[in-house]
Amino acid sequence: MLPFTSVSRESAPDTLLDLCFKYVVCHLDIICTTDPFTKDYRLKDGLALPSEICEKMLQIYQAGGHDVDDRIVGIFENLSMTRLRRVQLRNSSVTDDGLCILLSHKLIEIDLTNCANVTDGSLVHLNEHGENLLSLSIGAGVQLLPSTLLPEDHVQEGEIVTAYHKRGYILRTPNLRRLTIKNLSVHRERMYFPLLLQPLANLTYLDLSSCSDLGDLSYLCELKNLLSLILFNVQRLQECIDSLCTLTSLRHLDISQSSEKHGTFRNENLTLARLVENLPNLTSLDISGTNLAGTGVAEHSPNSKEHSDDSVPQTDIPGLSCRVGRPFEFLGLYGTRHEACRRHHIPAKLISGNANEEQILTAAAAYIDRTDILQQVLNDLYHLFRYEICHNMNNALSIVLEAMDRHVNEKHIQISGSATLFYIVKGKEKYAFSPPLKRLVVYTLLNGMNAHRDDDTMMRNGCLTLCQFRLPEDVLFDYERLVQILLHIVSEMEQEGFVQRIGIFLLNTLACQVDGVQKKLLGDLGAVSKMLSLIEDRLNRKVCDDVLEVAWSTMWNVTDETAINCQRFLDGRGMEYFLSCLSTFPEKEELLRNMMGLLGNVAEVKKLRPRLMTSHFVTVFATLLDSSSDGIEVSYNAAGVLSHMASDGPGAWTLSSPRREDVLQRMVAAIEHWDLNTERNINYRSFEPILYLARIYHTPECQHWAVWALANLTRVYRK
Ligand SMILES: *[C@@H]1O[C@H](CO)[C@@H](O)[C@H](O)[C@H]1NC(C)=O
Ligand SMILES: *[C@@H]1O[C@H](CO)[C@@H](O)[C@H](O)[C@H]1NC(C)=O
Ligand SMILES: *[C@@H]1O[C@H](CO)[C@@H](O)[C@H](O)[C@H]1NC(C)=O
Ligand SMILES: *[C@@H]1O[C@H](CO)[C@@H](O)[C@H](O)[C@H]1NC(C)=O
Ligand SMILES: *[C@@H]1O[C@H](CO)[C@@H](O)[C@H](O)[C@H]1NC(C)=O
Ligand SMILES: *[C@@H]1O[C@H](CO)[C@@H](O)[C@H](O)[C@H]1NC(C)=O
Ligand SMILES: *[C@@H]1O[C@H](CO)[C@@H](O)[C@H](O)[C@H]1NC(C)=O
Ligand SMILES: *[C@@H]1O[C@H](CO)[C@@H](O)[C@H](O)[C@H]1NC(C)=O
Ligand SMILES: CC(=O)N[C@H]1CO[C@H](CO)[C@@H](O)[C@@H]1O
Repeated sequence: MLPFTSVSRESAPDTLLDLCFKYVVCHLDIICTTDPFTKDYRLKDGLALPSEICEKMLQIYQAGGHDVDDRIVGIFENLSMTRLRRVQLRNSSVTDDGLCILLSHKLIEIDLTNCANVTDGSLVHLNEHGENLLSLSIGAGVQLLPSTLLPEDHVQEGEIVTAYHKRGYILRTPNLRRLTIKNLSVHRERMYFPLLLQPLANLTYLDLSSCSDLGDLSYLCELKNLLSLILFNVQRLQECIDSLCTLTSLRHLDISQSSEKHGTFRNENLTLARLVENLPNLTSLDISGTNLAGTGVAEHSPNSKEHSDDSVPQTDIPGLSCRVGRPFEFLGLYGTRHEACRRHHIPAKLISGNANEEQILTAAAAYIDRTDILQQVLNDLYHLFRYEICHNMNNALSIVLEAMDRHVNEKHIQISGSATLFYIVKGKEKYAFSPPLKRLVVYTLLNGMNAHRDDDTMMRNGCLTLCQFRLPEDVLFDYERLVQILLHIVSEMEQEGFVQRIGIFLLNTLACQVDGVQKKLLGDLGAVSKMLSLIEDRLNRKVCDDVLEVAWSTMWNVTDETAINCQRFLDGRGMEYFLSCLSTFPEKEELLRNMMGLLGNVAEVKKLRPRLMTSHFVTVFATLLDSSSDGIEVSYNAAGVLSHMASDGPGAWTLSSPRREDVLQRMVAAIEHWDLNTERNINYRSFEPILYLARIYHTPECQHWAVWALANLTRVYRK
């Protein structure tokens, strides 16, 4: 049995069935009612769901990032209307009550990873309903098993016979074939593991990774059917070698270690040779992180010198010489002392290590659940992409996505994973992404960025990778989350740091190209006020940098035909910042252009125009009519603002100074100066605001501006 996870990813579109599931899990009221008191979900009367649907629903619900809690489990309370056989809970907040409902289905398989609210109070339910259970997996940090068998007032295991010993078992799951228990520590109770394991005579697969106080393992010889034994990060294995040598039917043995200290064996060559010679049926062996592969120096026995026969096959791992003619299917050599994976004669078909691409990908798949090792493997993979070519892109991509997906909270996995994604996505000419795959990459990236919002490196990797996509099309499906992340970057990360600059650049790119609803959403999520804070900060420090310019540009874009955002600008003291920028940075053409573009949008909103009608503002706009900053750009926008203000008629011009007719005259003079062939760079979403002015018969000056704009546009962009 090889320790590989299948990580192949569908690139076909979602099936109709999957789409239905996704819809239902987001709209549970289709199939459920809610208990008015407990708020638990209940399946609606008259519905009955077979196990295929119940199981898939739970799976898709979790994959969508939802928490499977006791409320959701309520759906499965009525055993005659629902059926579950296999349940996998990852990072669920389900408690003993919820787990009791799940177990009452007499499951054949249950996998609990990261379920912090489960306690050993569930053991009684498990034992009550455990007769069908074939596979049980209890992840690290899941307290389903008691941490001691002793009654509370006994600190030491003596001759006392505990209740567990009297009844003769801890787990009553007589048919169990596969058992995984991670990181269980039982404080030196030497009877614990024998009592736990000996009654499970049908076990074929046993994983005790990181468990301590296992003793000498001699009790395992009772497990006559055992084929796979995983003792990753189990300490003091030296004392267990004799017992392991008696498990002659084993096909898969993993004694790998992540820390050098625990991976050091005495007489390493002989120890490995003994194991391998005693376990003739082994097809898969993992000795990663140990010294068992020796130093790699060929051993010469005194008499072999004379007949040094080149035709006799050899190995440079001394302990494996008996397997030279019968190579392993899999051999784990990742991080072995003296770099065993780089040796020339290794009797194995597949090897985990870091000597080449195949070894790295093999390692990543084999150690997908071992975060500390996986993190190193992902670094190896990153170096491969950075400095060499990767030949098996598909495989690499699905492994990186799987790793990031499983370990969202592991910062270093997210960082090296996203760095590798950058190179994969960057090479997209060589590698065609199907739309669902693209979506998966963006989704995975955003999960990582969301979980590590304050990490500079993660955010930089994420932003740089996102820049490789088509914006906004490729990210629209998760637009809101992306905007929230970007707003967090621009407002919370280091001022003028690289990440802030790339974040605001991305935000502006999005704002520039999305349509009305999404522009409004940008404002709803705080874009206008965040931009105004950035501007305030630059004004206080009297710094005009690209962040300042892009902040105005972003506001220009989000106010385009979006009245509510224009109002947010005015309410947030935007005009004050406009005047300050104008006087603090009078030379900055780009800045002025962006600010006037924005004011053009504000002036298009009829109900906001009275707020612009102050002597001070109008004088400034009129002065800008004569500006030659940035070609005619500033002058043109100033005229646009004034035209809109004039379009409300003389009655709306509440100022005595400057007078309406003077301003209009000055405006016409400016228009007459403009060159109709000036190349301008402007995006009109629609001609609506211009056509509106063209219909203002009471003030021909407004029509003048509008007609000039249309003439220029049609001249320059004929089509
Ligand atoms: C399960 O549902 C059926 C049909 O709605 C109902 O008759 C039965 O009482 C329910 N059982 C329980 C335990 O609620
Ligand atoms: C577990 O879920 C909680 C929210 O339900 C989330 O905050 C946390 O990041 C998740 N942990 C992991 C390891 O996915
Ligand atoms: C689960 O445990 C956490 C603390 O570990 C606690 O805050 C939370 O309330 C618990 N949830 C339930 C449903 O008991
Ligand atoms: C494993 O158990 C030890 C204590 O025995 C604990 O400190 C550690 O956090 C646990 N690891 C995980 C991944 O839960
Ligand atoms: C092991 O499984 C067999 C059926 O495959 C069953 O007959 C036997 O009772 C099981 N062993 C134990 C100890 O229950
Ligand atoms: C090794 O495997 C063979 C074939 O599967 C089997 O007949 C034999 O009993 C096994 N050897 C041991 C020691 O279990
Ligand atoms: C194991 O074999 C290596 C040769 O690969 C040799 O250098 C080393 O001394 C041997 N170790 C022991 C403990 O015999
Ligand atoms: C005039 O037309 C050119 C060409 O389309 C265009 O680039 C420029 O922006 C226009 N100028 C104005 C003021 O609209
Ligand atoms: C629609 C819109 O207003 N687009 C503007 C967004 O901002 C850029 C400046 O960065 C302008 O060039 C666009 O015209």
